[in-house]
Amino acid sequence: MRKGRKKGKEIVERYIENPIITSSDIPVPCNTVFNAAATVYKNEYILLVRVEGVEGKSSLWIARSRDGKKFEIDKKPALAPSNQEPFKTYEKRGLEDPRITKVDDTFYIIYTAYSHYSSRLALAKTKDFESFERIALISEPVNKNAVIFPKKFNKRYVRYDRPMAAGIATWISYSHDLIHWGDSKVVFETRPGYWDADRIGPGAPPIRTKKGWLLIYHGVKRTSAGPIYRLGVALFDLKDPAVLIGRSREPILSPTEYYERVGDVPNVVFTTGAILEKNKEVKIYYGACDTSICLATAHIDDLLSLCKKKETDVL
Ligand code: BMA
Repeated sequence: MRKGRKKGKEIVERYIENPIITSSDIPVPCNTVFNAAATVYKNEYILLVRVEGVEGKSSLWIARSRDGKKFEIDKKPALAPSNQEPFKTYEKRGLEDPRITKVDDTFYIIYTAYSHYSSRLALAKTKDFESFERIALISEPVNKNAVIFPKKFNKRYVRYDRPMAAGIATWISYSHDLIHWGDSKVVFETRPGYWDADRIGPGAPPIRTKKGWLLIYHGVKRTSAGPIYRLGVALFDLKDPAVLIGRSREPILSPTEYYERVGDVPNVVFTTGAILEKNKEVKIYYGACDTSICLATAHIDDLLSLCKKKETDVL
C-alpha cells in the first residue's frame, strides 16, 4: 500500500457535492448534461460538456472553473450540429462524448458525430476556447470513444478508439496529419466473467506517468436488467502504446450512489476527461446515468498499483 494512504479509504473518492453540473446549470432548457472532456487552460479548468437538448440532440458547451469543482457554463454552445458539409450530413443527430488532448500549443477535440448513418469520429481544434475549427471526419461508422495521445510517436499522432464490431476491443491507429489514420490493431479487449465482460472503450485521454500511459476506461457487463457501466484502469508501455502492461482486476468506480443508479440511463458511470494535478491527485470527471456530471479523485500511484500483469489475460 502507498505510504500516506489512509487504511480503509477508497482508492477513488467521490466529491461530496456531486453531481457538480446538472441540466439546471445550463442557460437554456435541456434534457440532460453528461460526459465532459476536461483540460486546463490559463489557470482555469475547462470542461467541454455534452448537453442533450429538449428535442434529443446533443451539442458541446464550455464550463469554466477556478477550483475544478464549481463551474460556470458559457452562454452559448461551443460546437453545435454544423450547417456546413461534410459535417452537416453526419452531425444531424448531434455531437457527443468529446475528449480534449493538448498537443504542442493546440487543443484537439475528438467527438462522436451522430446521424442516421450512426456514429463516427470527428475532430475539431481550438487554441483559446473562444473559437473552434472543425478539422475532419476521421472514421467510418460505427466508431466512438476515441482518445488522442498528448505526444507523437515516431512523428505520428496516436489514438485509441472503439470500433463497434461487437464492441469488444479497443484499437490503436496512427496518423501523420490527424486526418488519415491507419496501421490499426487491437490493444485490449473484454474479459468474459469480469465486470468488463461485454464492452470496453477508452475513457479519458491517456495520462503520462513514469510507469507508462495510464488509461481510465469504461467496461460494461450486461445483466437481465440492462447493462452496468463501470470504470477501470489499464497501463500501456511508454514507448509503445500498443503494448498493454497491466490492468485492474476490479473496477475503480461502480454505480452505487443514487445519482449513478437513477437517471435517463440507469447504472452508468462514464468518463471522458481526467486531469493529473501537480500533487499527483487525478480528478476524474464522469457522467452519471447520462444525466449529470460528477467528480471523483484518486492518487495516481494508487491507480497505477491496480494495473496488474496477470489481469491482462483474456479468459
Ligand atoms: C455509451 C455512449 C455514451 C453513454 C453510455 C451509457 O455507449 O453512448 O454516450 O454515456 O453509452 O449510456
